[in-house]
Amino acid sequence: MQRTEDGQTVKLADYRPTDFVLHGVDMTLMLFEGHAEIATTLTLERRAGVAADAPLVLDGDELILESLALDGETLSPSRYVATPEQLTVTGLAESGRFELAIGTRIAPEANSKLMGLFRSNGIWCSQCEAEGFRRITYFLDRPDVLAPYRVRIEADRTAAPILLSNGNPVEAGDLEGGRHFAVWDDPFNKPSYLFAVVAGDLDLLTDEFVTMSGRRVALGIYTEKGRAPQAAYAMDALKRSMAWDERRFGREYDLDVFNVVAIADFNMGAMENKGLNVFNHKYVLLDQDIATDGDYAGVETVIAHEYFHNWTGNRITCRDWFQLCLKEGLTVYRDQEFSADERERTVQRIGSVRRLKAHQFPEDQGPLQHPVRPGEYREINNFYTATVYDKGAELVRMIATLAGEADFRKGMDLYFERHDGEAATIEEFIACFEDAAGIDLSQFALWYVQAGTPTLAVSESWDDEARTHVVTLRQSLVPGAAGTGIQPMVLPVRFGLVGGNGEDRDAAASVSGGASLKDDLIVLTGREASITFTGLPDRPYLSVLRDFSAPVTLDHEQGEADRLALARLDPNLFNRWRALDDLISGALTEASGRPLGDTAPVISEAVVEALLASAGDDGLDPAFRAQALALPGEADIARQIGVDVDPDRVHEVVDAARLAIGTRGLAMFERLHGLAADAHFSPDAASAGRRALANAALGYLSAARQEPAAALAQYEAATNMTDRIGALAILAHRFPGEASTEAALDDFYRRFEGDDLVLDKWFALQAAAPFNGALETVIRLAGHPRFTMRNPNRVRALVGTFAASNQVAFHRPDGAGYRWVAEKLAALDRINPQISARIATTFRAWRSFERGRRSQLEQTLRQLSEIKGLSKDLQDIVDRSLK
Ligand code: B3K
Ligand code: ZN
Repeated sequence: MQRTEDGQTVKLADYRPTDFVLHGVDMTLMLFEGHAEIATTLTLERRAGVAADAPLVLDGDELILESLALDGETLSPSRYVATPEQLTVTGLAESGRFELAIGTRIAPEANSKLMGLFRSNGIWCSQCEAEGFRRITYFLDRPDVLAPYRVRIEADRTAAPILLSNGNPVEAGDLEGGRHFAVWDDPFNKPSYLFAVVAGDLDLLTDEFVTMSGRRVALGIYTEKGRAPQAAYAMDALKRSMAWDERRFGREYDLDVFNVVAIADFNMGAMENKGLNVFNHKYVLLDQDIATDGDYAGVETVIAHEYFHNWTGNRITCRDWFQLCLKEGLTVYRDQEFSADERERTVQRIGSVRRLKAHQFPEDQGPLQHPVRPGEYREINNFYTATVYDKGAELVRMIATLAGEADFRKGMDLYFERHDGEAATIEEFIACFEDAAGIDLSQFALWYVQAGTPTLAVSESWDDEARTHVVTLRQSLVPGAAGTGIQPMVLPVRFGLVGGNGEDRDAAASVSGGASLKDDLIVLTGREASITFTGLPDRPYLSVLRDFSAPVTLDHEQGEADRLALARLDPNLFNRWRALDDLISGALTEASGRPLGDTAPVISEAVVEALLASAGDDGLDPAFRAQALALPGEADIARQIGVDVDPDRVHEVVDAARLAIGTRGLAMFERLHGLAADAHFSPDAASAGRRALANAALGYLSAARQEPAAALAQYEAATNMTDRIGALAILAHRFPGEASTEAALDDFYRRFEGDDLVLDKWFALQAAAPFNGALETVIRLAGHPRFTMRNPNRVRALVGTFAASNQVAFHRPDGAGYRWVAEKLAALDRINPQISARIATTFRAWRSFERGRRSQLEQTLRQLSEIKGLSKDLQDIVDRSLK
């Protein structure tokens, strides 16, 4: 696989192994104020069969070569060419091992991209995935080059009493001049993207885990000074993750230590470096005063996700970056299963499906569309997407559904056994399930290469005379931006025929067309199939695609009466929620088609009653009831409308629905809100569910009463962040500009100005306020002394939230919201291209808006695309969005 010049494409079809094999890496990192010197010795060997004159070509990125020696002898400049991007060495032996010693000099303090080695609040920290290692030294920087690493770190003892790297600690000691060193040894072969080093003055929370074979693992979570106690929940989640992976997948941890470091400046959520996970401190530090229940759930998930990577990603890694879903989709599936087991399965599933629809569906249906396994890329960092992660997880889930639980586990066991220590491909992963479960997944594999969301159309017909119910399923896929195929795929469709008593009916069935049927699972393989159910006493309610068993757009011709019945009766709780959600989405989508200002009701009384019945049902889990009350997002409604969207109308419709529901259910919402407070705070799922329900109730009753008193009272009395920010959001979003709202915002700022993580919430909350003047607010906040472009969390909180979550002010008809974001992105791009590119993806839906906004959006994108010197990251997103 050859990297082509800037702006060009890397293709999966061009994959070939390296010319040289790497046997080992020995590194010394000497850290000083202002710079670092890196001495790396690579043990290499020409691969058998490679031409004797083929040069060794190593990757670099903004590097300066300081020295180069071959087997201990300084290399003459005639033997190599070094540029910041590449080091080419010629005249190397035809066979046998040799040692190449490379000296580079870098400036971590000047590294604002946060890739490679950088400094965050004085802490030296690395981030190498995908291609950051080449910013530290010249290297064969690709995931199929695996080797053991020995790493020595030297630094000033006061500036960096803690020195960490991958693997096990083997040696430490003092050096002259107040300096010291530590040596780490990682015996497991790993690719360079899993390399990590951290050095600084950090606090430590320790614990221990005894593995299933009785080995003791020392656990450490390192934080900024004074914050170690806030890592307690993360530590608990880590131990639960380790135990779960043993129980559920038979996977045991493999080193003597497992360390996590939490830092403030990080491009992503966290990183699974071998034995040394590095985290954005947002996903480690919590207590009830500073973190919401959502934050607790997020920490649990991300801790689990990174830990699970130790087997799915680290022990078995990816052959090339096209296979990214091999580790990411699979690991998301594993963390979803962990959360389902630790919390409540249906509620977790609803959350995952909401997320998929909010992030992956728009990607799959717009100009940035790509298959779960892309065939080409210009900038790999732009492919850490919802498609690779979340749709990737859905594909693993479908394999589990098709194989069945026991055979799925056998397939996973075979995968671990067959590929441990290797860099694998999707084909190899799939083959494990074919071999272990004896199933043919060749058609299923299309899911990995065909982009787009298939539509599953379902129709039914009841024959009263014959007492038969015929269900017809059709699948279709339209060609999209990725230009991939549209062949029929394998769709596992779980279903039930629900009787009036709320129980699933048994019925004899016969299949015609391209499908098979077993128990409650239809597997649709052709474009169309019909199932005839016989021997039914009366017409059943068809509950289809239970638990969202395939990532499709469901187009089910089903009347309101059937949906209302299922919302009440379906024994499958997920589908009970979906029946409601479909009713509400359908109503809001339809109402959004009417002109702005139209005052006809947006939602029928029957639907309101159904929603209130679910929310008020004390027999159901409060977290589920809170989900039932959460209206579809405005962006999701816009996506379903698809063309000529007027975001102001969508907002007006959602607001009207909230008012109608709140007014009709006022008495119940007062009751639910009153049930709020637990005497003692606990972050567990059941307590969090009660808080979610109470806060949802507060939202509706504030909408109905049209006054902020209840929210103000909750804000002032709050004893945890969930209730405090829940109330503040209602004040800032429903009562913007009012004196009491401003006072609460000021109070919040004063209370939490010492805590950057909470200040991010303060910025984000105001950036999301759905009124025109929020643009002036964000402009003002961008000039606030605590705003900085150098901290990714802060930029995401203000600029990212405004662009992604403020459907009103970002989409102001005058285009000023678009221009402000574009201006910020252009400035940010010079500092941190990964973040500018990520935020820029919010422009991708531009074609779906009404004419005025469409042309404003297009113009803004074109102006961005013409800026000289744009990063490869941002240029790629802008160009593909315009395509
Ligand atoms: N593997 C990292 C993501 C790296 C992103 C690089 N741009 C975190 C994760 O998915 O676990
Ligand atoms: Zn991951």
